[in-house]
Amino acid sequence: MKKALITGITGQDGAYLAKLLLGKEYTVIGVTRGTSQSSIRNLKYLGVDQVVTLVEVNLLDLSNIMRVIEKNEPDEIYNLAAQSSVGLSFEEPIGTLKFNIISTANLLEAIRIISPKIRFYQASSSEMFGRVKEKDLPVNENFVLHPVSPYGISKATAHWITVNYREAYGLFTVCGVLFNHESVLRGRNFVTKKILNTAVKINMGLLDDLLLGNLKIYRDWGYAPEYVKAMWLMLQQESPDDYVICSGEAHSLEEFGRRVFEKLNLEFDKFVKIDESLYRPLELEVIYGDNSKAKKKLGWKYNKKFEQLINRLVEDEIQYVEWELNQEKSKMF
Ligand code: NDP
Ligand code: GDR
Repeated sequence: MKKALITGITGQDGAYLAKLLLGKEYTVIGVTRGTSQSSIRNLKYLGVDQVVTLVEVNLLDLSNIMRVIEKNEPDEIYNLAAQSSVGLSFEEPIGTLKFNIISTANLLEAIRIISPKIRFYQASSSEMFGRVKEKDLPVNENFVLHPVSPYGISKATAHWITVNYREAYGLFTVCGVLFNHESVLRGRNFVTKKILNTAVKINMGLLDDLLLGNLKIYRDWGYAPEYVKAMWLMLQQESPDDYVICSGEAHSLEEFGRRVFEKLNLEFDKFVKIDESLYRPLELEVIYGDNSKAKKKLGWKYNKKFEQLINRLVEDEIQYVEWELNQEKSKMF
């Protein structure tokens, strides 16, 4: 039986990955920053909160990490913990750089010192590519990094640290360069969840409007439960390598929003208002990727077209909102 340690287990990907690995008979140890700060809502929603072992770790403290690795002896470490909001990184650049870079370096250093045979997955991001000219799209693993947000810079640095531990010390480290992937477990500060959750609540008569920023951006959106499968596949290969994980399709945020509202028979223009304070100082206007390496080498299968993704997200969100309302009701009694 294999043991996996997941940092960021309380987030969207952490919860789906925990569920996937438990289904493969792994023992799953989840790192949190402490019960007072982390919500286990996502783990609860997937019904795995009682099955994973949660440990409180300060990922900025090397000795703390070393003790946890020594005690638990994982075969694989998935490093998903991060200040993951691009928008917030413009407000908190130093905190974002510090946490996202040092936590990754600490984990790798702990592996090098204690048990170099541990396999390590790093959550890299399409934000590392920055503003790519349309003629250079779609981007693949070989594209030059030119990040344009503190978040993107932190992820690019953590990415190269991970590659360096592979090349310099021979560790089995991989980077999954993931494009936007969505689900009901997405944080509310991300735009798809904001649209889906608000639209479902407008439809139920619980909310009146939706404020959004720049609708003209294009993104390569995918379905999170399928993307965590690629993370696992990367650590099962004979040799370590980096992979772009994406759908390969780009759609505008306006199209995303209109399709969600249409699916719920709601008029988009009646409810959606633009709030320019939600615009970012710098923006990636259009980005999409090439997933052919992952499909060919990992055998990763992803066939969800954009319309299927929207339908699935709306259906999932309706169920989620009902679950949320029931949770609140049961707290009252
Ligand atoms: P989430 O924001 O949902 O989850 C982030 C996780 O990191 C949470 O468990 C959170 O814990 C933890 N975390 C945040 N800050 C700290 C901190 N200071 N100390 C300890 N833990 C912290 O992210 P996703 O699940 O969406 O993404 C997983 C990883 O993949 C992230 O590294 C993200 O940057 C990266 N990524 C995500 C993509 C996406 O589209 N989702 C695309 C590309 C990369 P808590 O619950 O306590 O807040
Ligand atoms: P992103 O996701 O920055 O791509 O990072 P987000 O959903 O925050 O933004 C996507 C795009 O939508 C525009 N936008 C808005 N964004 C938010 N959050 N709220 C709004 O109201 C709004 N209106 C318009 C944004 O300007 C942006 O262009 C996500 C995160 O998961 C990262 O961790 C990950 O690395 C990247 O995806 C790939």
